[in-house]
Amino acid sequence: MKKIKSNIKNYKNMIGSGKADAMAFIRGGADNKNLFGTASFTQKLNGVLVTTEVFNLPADQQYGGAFHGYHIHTGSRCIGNEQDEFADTGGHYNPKNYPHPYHAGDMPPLLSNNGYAYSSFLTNRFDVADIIGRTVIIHADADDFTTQPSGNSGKKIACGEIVKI
Ligand SMILES: [Cu+2]
Ligand SMILES: [Zn+2]
Repeated sequence: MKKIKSNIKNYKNMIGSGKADAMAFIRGGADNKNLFGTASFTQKLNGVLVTTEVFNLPADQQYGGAFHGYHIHTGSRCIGNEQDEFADTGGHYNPKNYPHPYHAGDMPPLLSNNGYAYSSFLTNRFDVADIIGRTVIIHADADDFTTQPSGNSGKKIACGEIVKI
């Protein structure tokens, strides 16, 4: 009991505590107008805690929910062209010129639960300062963690611009 109490007293050292340093407001593209969510980025001593909550991912009629590729892309704005509405986000954030899935911006896929996804994980591949002014992208399909340069994860269905808070 004494040990539990001292752990509680030290809760400030726990990974889930503390205020986020940067955030992205995620919105769906033309095919997913009801999709919305947030990603928050909290700098920790051993990496960045990335916490994401997304609503209204596209329904998977057959199975109820799918994995969706999820990356930090290099570009700063959620805009594009007729073929790819988020084309300006560019490729995966990859300052060391590594292959996929070793890009700094490669993240665990989001798991859709009938359209709702929640994820929280730690990555030491970047600091918060490195990704401010970049973008998060959610893809239509799963990331196969093999195909170059982006894991064959399909269309960019949602995007958020990462801002300092
Ligand atoms: Cu991507
Ligand atoms: Zn990648």
